[in-house]
Amino acid sequence: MIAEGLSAALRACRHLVVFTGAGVSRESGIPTFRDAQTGLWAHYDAEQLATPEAFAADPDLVWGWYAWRQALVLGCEPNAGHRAIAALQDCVPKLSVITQNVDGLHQRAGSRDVIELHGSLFQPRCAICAHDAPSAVLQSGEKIPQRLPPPRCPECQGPIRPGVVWFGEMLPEIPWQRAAEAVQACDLLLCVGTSALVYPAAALPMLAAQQGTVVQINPEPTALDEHATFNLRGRAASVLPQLLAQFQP
Ligand code: BV8
Ligand code: ZN
Repeated sequence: MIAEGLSAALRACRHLVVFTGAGVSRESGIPTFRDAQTGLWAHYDAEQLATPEAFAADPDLVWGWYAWRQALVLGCEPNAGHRAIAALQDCVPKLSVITQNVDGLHQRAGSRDVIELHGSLFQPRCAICAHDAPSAVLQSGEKIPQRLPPPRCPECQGPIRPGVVWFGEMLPEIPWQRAAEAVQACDLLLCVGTSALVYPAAALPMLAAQQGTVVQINPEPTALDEHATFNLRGRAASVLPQLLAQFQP
């Protein structure tokens, strides 16, 4: 049941920002960072693997992890939460989708102009000359060897790296600028499925809370709870369609 105050705020919204984390893809079958690593990676910590140091020390292991994640994502579908976010495009005068996720599921659900703060699994590039490389996607379901040598750059023979932002790396400038501008300008920020622990991305919903309404969707408490105007304790795929329904006549 959606509180009347929230329903009214949604319908009055002029510029809505939807800010998402790994939780929005959970019901598509993609483990979050907080989930214990599954399968081949049970004994690795994502925060250890998602670093330039790990790639320098063992490129085959890190590339194998990203190839496994690419195959996993391609075997998944956007869920009702992603689809509700895409449908919101036709409900408010302006909608900005800002995601920490690298899985591309918002785009596959129909969201346009998604701001990807942490890059994408599907935009690998040369680690030396940044030459774009084709996505080394393996057929989903193919058994991924735990170590997989990264492809070599056709321009300089350097190793191809995943097109994501690793821990310790700067966020891409344009997406960051666009996200900060959208958050400054919005009158309502909908924060879905993030533990709000990874900076600087986690600063965005805090910024929105200083000047407007923040609505959080998460089955668990997070660092954002005390800053949010509304805390909706639930899963993205069930709560987001209920919010979308507030716009139906
Ligand atoms: C930088 C791409 C600096 C890679 C990612 C100490 C203090 C403060 C900060 C730091 C510190 N030490 C280091 C830092 C900086 C660091 C950071 O913040 N670390 C954290 C861990 C403390 N940040 C960085 O390194 C950033 N860069 O700071 O550069 C710098 C400065 C100068 C010069 C050079 C550099 C870069 C950060 C980006 C890292 N890359 N991803 C990849 O994917 O492989 S981050 C990655 O983890 C994700 O993208 C995401 O951002 C984050 C995970 O967070 P969530 O998305 O929230 O996922 P999580 O699993 O945490 O939570 C899921 C939530 O969903 C939960 O709350 C759960 O309850 C909920 N949920 C579950 N099911 C559902 C659900 N919700 C709804 N529905 C459901 N069904
Ligand atoms: Zn190169």
